Amino acid sequence: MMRRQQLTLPTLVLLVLINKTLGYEIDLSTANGYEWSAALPNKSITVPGRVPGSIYTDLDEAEIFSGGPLLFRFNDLDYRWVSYEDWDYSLTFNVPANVASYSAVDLVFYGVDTVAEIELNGSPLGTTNNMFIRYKYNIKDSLKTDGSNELLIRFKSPVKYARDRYDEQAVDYPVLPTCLDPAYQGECHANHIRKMQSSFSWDWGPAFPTVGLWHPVKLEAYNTVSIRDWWVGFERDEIQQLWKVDMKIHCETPDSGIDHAGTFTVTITDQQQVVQTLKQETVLTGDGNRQVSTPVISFVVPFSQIKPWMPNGWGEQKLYDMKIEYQETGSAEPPVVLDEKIGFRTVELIEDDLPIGRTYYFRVNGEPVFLKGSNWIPSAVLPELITEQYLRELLTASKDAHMNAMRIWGGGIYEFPEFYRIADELGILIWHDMMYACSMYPANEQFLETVSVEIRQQVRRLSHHPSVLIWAGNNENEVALRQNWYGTESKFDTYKADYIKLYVDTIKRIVNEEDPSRPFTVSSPSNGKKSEEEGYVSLNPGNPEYGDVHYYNYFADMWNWETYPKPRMATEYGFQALPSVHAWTTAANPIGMDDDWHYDGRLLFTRQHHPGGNDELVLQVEGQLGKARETTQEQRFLDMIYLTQMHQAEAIKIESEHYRRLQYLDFDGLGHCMGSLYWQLQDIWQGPSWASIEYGGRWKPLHHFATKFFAPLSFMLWVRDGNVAIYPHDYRSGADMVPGILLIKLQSWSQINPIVTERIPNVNGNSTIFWQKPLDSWLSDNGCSRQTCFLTATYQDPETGRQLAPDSYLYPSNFTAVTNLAKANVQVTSVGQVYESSQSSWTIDVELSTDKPAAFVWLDTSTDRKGRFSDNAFLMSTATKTVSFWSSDPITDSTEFSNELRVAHLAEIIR
Ligand code: BMA
Repeated sequence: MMRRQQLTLPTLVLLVLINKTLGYEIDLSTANGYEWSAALPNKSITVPGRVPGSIYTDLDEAEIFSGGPLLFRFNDLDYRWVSYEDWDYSLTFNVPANVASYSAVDLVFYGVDTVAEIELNGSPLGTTNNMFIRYKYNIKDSLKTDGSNELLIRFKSPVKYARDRYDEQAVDYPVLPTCLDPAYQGECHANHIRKMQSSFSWDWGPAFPTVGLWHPVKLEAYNTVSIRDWWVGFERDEIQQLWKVDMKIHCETPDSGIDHAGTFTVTITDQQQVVQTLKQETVLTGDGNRQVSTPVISFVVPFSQIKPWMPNGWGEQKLYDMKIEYQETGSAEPPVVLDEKIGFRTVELIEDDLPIGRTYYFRVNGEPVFLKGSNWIPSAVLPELITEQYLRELLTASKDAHMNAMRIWGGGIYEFPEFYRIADELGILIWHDMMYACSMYPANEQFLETVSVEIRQQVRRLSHHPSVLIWAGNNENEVALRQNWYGTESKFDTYKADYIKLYVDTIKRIVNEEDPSRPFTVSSPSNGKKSEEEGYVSLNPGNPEYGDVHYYNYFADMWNWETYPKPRMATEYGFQALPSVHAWTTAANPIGMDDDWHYDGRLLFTRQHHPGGNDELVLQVEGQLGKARETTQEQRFLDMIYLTQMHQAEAIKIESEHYRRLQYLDFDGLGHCMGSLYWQLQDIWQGPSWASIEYGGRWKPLHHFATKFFAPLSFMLWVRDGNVAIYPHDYRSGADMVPGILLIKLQSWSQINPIVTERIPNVNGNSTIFWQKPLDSWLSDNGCSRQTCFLTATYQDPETGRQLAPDSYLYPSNFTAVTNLAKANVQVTSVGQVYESSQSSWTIDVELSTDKPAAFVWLDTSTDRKGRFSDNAFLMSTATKTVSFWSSDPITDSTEFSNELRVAHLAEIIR
């Protein structure tokens, strides 16, 4: 079926700014009018090329594909041929004559994806093999200023290149895995090419091994030193009450081997008020690579003059304007100027001895910070589809869910510059993996050489951002090696030697050289220092007594906190759910055609890349919530969307609340947990996945739940050793809790009025249990059982009734065992007029009523409206409730919205 409608991400162009002035700069991007072309080498296909961009989008825009949008049905498979071909990108361009007068004229490629030969006017400039490297070529002698220039980039098929490298390596010994699980529908050997690893497919995404220029190409001409990057490191001197600041400025010179004398001026201002100025005369010693760094420039600033930068929820994200200027001595050229932001903060990773194991937590400006957040994958499988607006939307949704941290996972990309600026602004701390995931990697000379350039460039590019918290060498490769995930056992020592060469001798060494201001951990998960003591491949990298832990269990009771480990920090955990009907509609044929809307249909099967995933979803859903209605195949599919999403939300809530309580609890030496980052924040396409936000930005129930389980203050209802208790929790240990009154209600599923309401006034005490009952006897004393009743807790201001923490609830048994769940009559009683609120210019209030308690109430619109409800997927335990819809697009008439409104709840969906 041919459809050109595609899930559209917002279309603002990402401007990759290089923040410096040069003598002269030409950005050869398509947006500036440069007409690139993309073609097969034999020219049988020739289409307009987009820079930045890539071949899949170019072919799609030229309507070369006959099967519709890239992410429609099986197009990831049907269009795979593109990645087996070589492709040429070319540009004819002219430059003004005065360019020739500059001492240096360079052609700089900010991102080449990936393997290419580059020619200018018929002469080779060089070759590329790493998507994460900036390539710079001296074109002073090959550039024509009196006629047009021909630029040609010959890309090799990344799939073939990776296979060739694997074969070459395998003559000695294979660098494993040999291939991905067939369920991934992917391409083998991503570990042999320095390209976004998940572009060859992952367990939540498709393979689109594209080629192209994913960042701008620029002609840069200059006569004096230019500034490329800068590094800053802070120390807090608590005795003298001073910030000790060290800076390093990384420069490029127009010539090699010639010294440059000049003056750097650094000015830090706050709304035009100068906070600090510093002048430093320096002689930059010319080096052969035309790259030089200043010696460390140090200065001090009194605490009293600076507001520190703190993560979201821990204080203000104060950023100062900072200008770095360089004036070359004796030069008539104007100074080079770099305008940036600077945030003052220190980070420390604390691994102190405990009676068993060690702590593992971060201090930011001396304050312990519990990391709460998620894991970040690429926001689109083709980087050109990622926009600044979409990055902002995703990070804002993270902040809306009270997150303060995000782990950039090692199978994706070093993100766009905008990502880090937004994270700085919103106070999202970044755990930054290097881009190595779930594989063994080569450690031959050629590979280590390109890795070295990649790591040095990326650390220099990103290390001045206050949001960046820690660098990590890889995702899960220590545990994979130790646990023989890829069949490495028989040559363990060989693979271990490679592991150390790559992550310790190369990556760790370079990170420490370039950025002594933050911690580095070799892998995630790891045992931190203990892994290092055990020779970097620990005996049990998942040991909860040390470091961080990744935990997945698809078969146990995921609604029971006792299923989960008691780690020092949980950096990955999660469970899948299906995408929404809105997302699936953009991937599938209309309902009724083919079996795209059948749970056992080919489309869902092919999109489920996690082996056995669809069966695990059924197992969990049927164990916790119940079986979907026996109706049509299509209805069952829709019911499974609802059920898998609610199951996912509840399971991750229970697990996240467990890690939260563990902050202050000690279970025989375990506990003292200081972080929970669930897997994964966003999706890369419309398929079953662990994400809380699906492709395009729509929130799944899990994301609504995250706004509550990550709330600063929480009163968790919790069963331990047969007792039900209230566990009050504030992530900031020293903070005084807002005093309020706590209402604990016991309710039957068959009636809306509570059986018992307990009122506890003047609550204030972090992690002190002040209300506890033996659960079964308390239930039976009140005519209840675990199968008929549930509990809720509300914390409010006694005077105004204002809620001071999210409502909490406890289901004493899973829903398959509940005997009196009634088909509540949940109704929309009124839909108000459109008004402007702090959340949206088009806000509509919706009033609901019910006659009986209703679990997992889900509000949706029948059309794909952009926006979200202020609360969703909630337990409705009171007769009425009001929620707001915050629309992203203008709505003038609330009647239309009202007609589209749909309400579902659990008792309607299960048999
Ligand atoms: C972990 C991650 C990812 C993966 C996720 C879900 O292994 O590091 O590689 O997508 O689990 O399986």
